[in-house]
Amino acid sequence: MERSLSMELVRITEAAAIASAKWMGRGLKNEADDAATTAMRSVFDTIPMRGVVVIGEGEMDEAPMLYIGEELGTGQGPEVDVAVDPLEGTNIVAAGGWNALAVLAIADRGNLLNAPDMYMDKIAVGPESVGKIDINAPVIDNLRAVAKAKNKDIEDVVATIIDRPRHKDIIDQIRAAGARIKLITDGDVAGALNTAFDKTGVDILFGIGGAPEGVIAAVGLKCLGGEIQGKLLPQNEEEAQRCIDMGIDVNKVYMMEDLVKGDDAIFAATGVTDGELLRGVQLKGAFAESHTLVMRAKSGTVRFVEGRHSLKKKPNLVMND
Ligand code: VTB
Repeated sequence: MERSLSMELVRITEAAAIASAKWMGRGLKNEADDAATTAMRSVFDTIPMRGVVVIGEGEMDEAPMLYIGEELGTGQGPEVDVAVDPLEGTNIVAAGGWNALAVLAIADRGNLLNAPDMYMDKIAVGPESVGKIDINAPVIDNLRAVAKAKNKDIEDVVATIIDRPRHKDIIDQIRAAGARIKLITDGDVAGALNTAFDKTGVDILFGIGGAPEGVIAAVGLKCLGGEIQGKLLPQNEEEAQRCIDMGIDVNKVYMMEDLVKGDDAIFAATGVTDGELLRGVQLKGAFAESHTLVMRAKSGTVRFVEGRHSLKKKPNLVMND
């Protein structure tokens, strides 16, 4: 895969982030999502690749664009799997909260798990704790392992988890272990990535979120040398059947290589609202500022790209040149 694709992906997540940031705090999550999706889709047409969406906005009959199976790119260049989350954190943008991202990952064709759109139980850590965690182990064992790996007391470890009633048990266990918690309203892709960056102060992610986002987070963590493990959690007979049809084993722990094979993969995320890792889009009148993380698994290169985008030259905020 061409490494020059990295910068192309930045242009895509920047466009999505800027378009959806206009909806911050306006209480309209669908509008924010549509704006991100439309902007992202329009830039894809200019990217030199032969991409197929494996993780997207839904099945063909339910999503007008970026649906699973949709072909993206100019029709020339490398054959890749594409995983998109044009707006990870629609509620976050609607409320003007923290850590909404426009996210995109690509990998060699066939290398991303085609995860069904259902819940996944997850555990994620940064590089120091790789190989030390086990999603099937008690919470306290994982916290102890991370504390040891990072040379901290368990009281110093910070776990992050989405604030939901379904997580009461895990939250109780983290508290009983004496560790600290950063509850997040939404956005466990950011939560997972944050475990790999010291400046975020987050050591480990626990809890149940979307399976597609688990695969996207896995690409990010592969670039960062971190780790995520996941287990599919079908909620009803229909979802259980979908797992069977898709060859998904609900008893299996999906490890890094199951989620994303090999290391020919690129990850890009642009902040929509401010977060620990990335600032959100700043609308300054004449221009917009964006903050993007772009990484390549093969080289392990991690870049932070600051963009300044003229809103006078491109008033519709769709950057396709
Ligand atoms: C959300 C969202 C996450 O999973 O929590 C969602 O914020 C599923 O949880 O980032 P709910 O059904 O309780 O909202 C994610 O989208 C992704 O994993």
